[in-house]
Amino acid sequence: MTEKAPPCRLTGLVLQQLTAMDNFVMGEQSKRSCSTDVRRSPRKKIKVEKSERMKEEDPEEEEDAVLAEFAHPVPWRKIEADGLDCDYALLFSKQEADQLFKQLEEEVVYSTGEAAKVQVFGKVHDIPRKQATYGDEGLNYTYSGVKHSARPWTPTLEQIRDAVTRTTGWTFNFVLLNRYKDGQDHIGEHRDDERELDPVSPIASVSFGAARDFIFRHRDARGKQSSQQIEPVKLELAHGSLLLMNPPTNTFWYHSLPVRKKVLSPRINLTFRRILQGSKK
Ligand SMILES: O=C(O)CCC(=O)C(=O)O
Repeated sequence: MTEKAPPCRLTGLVLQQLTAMDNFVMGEQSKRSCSTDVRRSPRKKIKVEKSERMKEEDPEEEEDAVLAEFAHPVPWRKIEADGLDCDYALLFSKQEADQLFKQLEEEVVYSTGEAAKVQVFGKVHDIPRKQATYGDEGLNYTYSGVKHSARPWTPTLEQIRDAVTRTTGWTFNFVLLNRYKDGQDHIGEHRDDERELDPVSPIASVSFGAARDFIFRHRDARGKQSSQQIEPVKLELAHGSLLLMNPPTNTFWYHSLPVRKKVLSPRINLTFRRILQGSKK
């Protein structure tokens, strides 16, 4: 079950998003399989609530408006391949993204000790980046063999989470943050397919700071002995961008953020997720 999103409001952000989209950059390969369409969007229809006064005046009109198309249009770019379904947009203007990056640098407490490690084939390694997990009270998320508990939402994380909800109609109860100090920090190929994740919900990936390459590789096209020739899908995730990874993307496609030695500045990525409620402590 997926929650209904809260009531939405139109803000000046819409205009800023349209302007910001002019700066959109994407790798050659993915350009071929993408389209930009302001009307076509990943949004569910969500309930738009009217004021009590309006309800009293015209209950029928209220009924009609209950299921309105979500009123926060951004120019989405559709990214599709066999079993891959993503939507990409610039969610924040440069000015907003700069401010949010600064606030995140001040607020976020990154994991140390066990929670800053990863288990691969039974061996424990330090992760080549910093990580933090925040969310609703009592939620846990176990990945790469390590259990991560949610810290309580900070004001900035709530602000970003709510902007994603206003734009997509989806609600999220957990966020994983990855901080890459420079292009040496990276994340290897993996899928976000843990059992704790709600299978119908997209994962919303918001990026701030240095633009980085992000690569999807089909599960049947990995390694030398791969059974199929399927081209990888390469994107560049910009400052202030939102990438919505819709099901079944994480079933069929691995993703990674490879080393890029020329990148000298930091980047913070937030992946908003829906953890199933049974995953509480
Ligand atoms: O930093 C990124 O864009 C990727 C993060 C990621 O792959 C993840 O959180 O699963």
